[in-house]
Amino acid sequence: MAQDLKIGIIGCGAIGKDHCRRIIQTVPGATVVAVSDYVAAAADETAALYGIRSFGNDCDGMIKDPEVEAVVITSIDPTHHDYVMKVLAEKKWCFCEKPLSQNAKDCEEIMAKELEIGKKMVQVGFMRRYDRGYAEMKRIIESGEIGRPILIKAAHRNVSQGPGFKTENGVTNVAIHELDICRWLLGEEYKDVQCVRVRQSANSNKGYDNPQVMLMRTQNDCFIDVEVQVADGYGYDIQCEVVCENGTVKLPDPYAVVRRSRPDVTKDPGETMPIMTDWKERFIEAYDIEMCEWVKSVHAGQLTGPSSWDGYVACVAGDALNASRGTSEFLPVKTIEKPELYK
Ligand code: ISE
Repeated sequence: MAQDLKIGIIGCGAIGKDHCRRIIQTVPGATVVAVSDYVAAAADETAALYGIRSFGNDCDGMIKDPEVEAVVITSIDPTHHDYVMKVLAEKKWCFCEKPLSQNAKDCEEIMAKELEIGKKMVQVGFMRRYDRGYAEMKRIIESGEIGRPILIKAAHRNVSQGPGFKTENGVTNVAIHELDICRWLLGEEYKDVQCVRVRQSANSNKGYDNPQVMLMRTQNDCFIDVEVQVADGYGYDIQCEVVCENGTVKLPDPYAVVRRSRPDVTKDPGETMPIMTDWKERFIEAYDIEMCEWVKSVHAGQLTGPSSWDGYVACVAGDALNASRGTSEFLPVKTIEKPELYK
């Protein structure tokens, strides 16, 4: 392989630190040369860990630095669009964590810039597409062996969310994964969507809706039901079942050993199985593959992963879901015409 791709990371929070470790320790053909964060000390700390350059809170300076060939954006969601635009202004490769933006309009601006460059420059961090469970589900659905998909029943349950979390973020930050993975699994686009307010959990004491139920219908009338909890009181739990005409496919739970024990031997008698609480662990293998594939495609000069178009479609559906809350109506998901570049 050619020389290592020299990456700069914006954002040294949970996933930023994780991607930094991942790229440096496990991804062939790439290395992290610099980091930055709006909290300068966070960048300094991560940089010190690996002996790399810290740009402190000078994220713009890092984007422009000639040593940095590609930028990974892992800063907080509302900053994604602006940083992507700045990376594109430098005509550098970009990996942007989900969501691509907070709304569809901003994604259109990103696509317009890519069209001007004449090349896909951005990959969006929809890592579930690289998960073995989802990939096998897609393979079975596409084989047609169990007939046409009719319904998807999904759940996205988190233990907690950070400060500043709002009801709308249940869509833009959380369900955005399902908005991407369901259309990817089915190979179908959304027709309309509705967000339904349901009975609230006793854990809902932080000022945002929990749970929320999101309903989506595809253009071919496949019905999708996603339960989103951001304070579920027990663990990180991702469920997805696709009901087809002659059978079903279901996402497997992550690997975990089942333990059986006597009450006098352990404090957890009976049959027990640990449940995850950290979302970064649940899809760790998918994150690893995603990063390796992105780097490989950058070396090949042709991005193959989830594109700005995919980030955009998820945001169009997300905007409609947020607008539908409280209306008891399905709202249409209207996209612009798909540019040739993304076909
Ligand atoms: C987080 O940003 C993620 O991307 C996780 O996959 C998701 O489950 C979590 O709710 C988000 O906050």
